[in-house]
Amino acid sequence: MSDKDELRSFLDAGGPLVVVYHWDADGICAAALVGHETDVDLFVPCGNQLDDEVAEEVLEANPDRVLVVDVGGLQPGAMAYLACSADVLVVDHHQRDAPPDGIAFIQRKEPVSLAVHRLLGGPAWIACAGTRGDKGEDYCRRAFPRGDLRLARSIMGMLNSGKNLKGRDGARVALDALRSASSPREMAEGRTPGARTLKGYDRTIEQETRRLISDVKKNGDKHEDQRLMFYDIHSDLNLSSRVSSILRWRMKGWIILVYNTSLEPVPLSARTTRKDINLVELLTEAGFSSCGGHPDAVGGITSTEELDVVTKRLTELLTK
Ligand SMILES: [Mn+2]
Repeated sequence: MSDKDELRSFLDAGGPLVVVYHWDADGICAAALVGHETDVDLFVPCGNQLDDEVAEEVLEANPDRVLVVDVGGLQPGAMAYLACSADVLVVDHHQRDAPPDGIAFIQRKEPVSLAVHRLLGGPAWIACAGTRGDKGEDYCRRAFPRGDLRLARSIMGMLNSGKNLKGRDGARVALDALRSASSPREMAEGRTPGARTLKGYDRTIEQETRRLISDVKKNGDKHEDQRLMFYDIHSDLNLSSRVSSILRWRMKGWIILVYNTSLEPVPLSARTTRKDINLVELLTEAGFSSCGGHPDAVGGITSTEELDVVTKRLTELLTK
């Protein structure tokens, strides 16, 4: 069966449907496109790991079908828990060794919002914002030659501000806002109540990000020999992924690890522009147990104990 037929027949099968979506712009846009094309009973946001907490929220709705979009970390126990009581289909593009046992899987290469748009349809502007969030400007322009990239960029920023400021609850606000906007302009200009809320998040995050990007000059722990930098942002906000994404381009050729020991569990993000490095493999080898993502961008959660091990081991691995 083609990916298109597989997704379509899963959605046409009937019975309560829950969509679990990754809490970033790509995942939110993928979920919104599914909601545009079919009836969804409940949307459940998810961080980098689909864990028992997420699985429990899903199962409270007693679904017959669970569609998971753009979630990199699928914890085996939580997936098995879902699969006992519902049909589960995962649509994803994260690098992984093998799909979890007993779970239907559509593995794609492109951003998941773009994949869902191609397989199922829905408004192109939504897929464009998700694609912009996942793959950046150049890729997005190739995928959407007629798209308004300026609007896509600001919508992407607004959607990501949900999880950056408020975690899973922020991602719920972001999805609701996206689904209630009738045009990209209405969304980007903050003309609905939900979009206005996201604009407010944006401003708070902008201020804090600016402070951190300036603070890194003083408090970033640079290892020149290894071209490796550790930065503990010590912030009340969950900005590790955003800060590491900015630093990647400011410190080309470096490996950047950003984490936040003010939060528990500790979020960790790593980025690099180096093409000869696979961060998923490297950080897993260094002992980062929840590592998920792409060769040049990974994230997950850790503890202060594990962090000590990972930073030390990583420094050794990169010392020739
Ligand atoms: Mn994602």
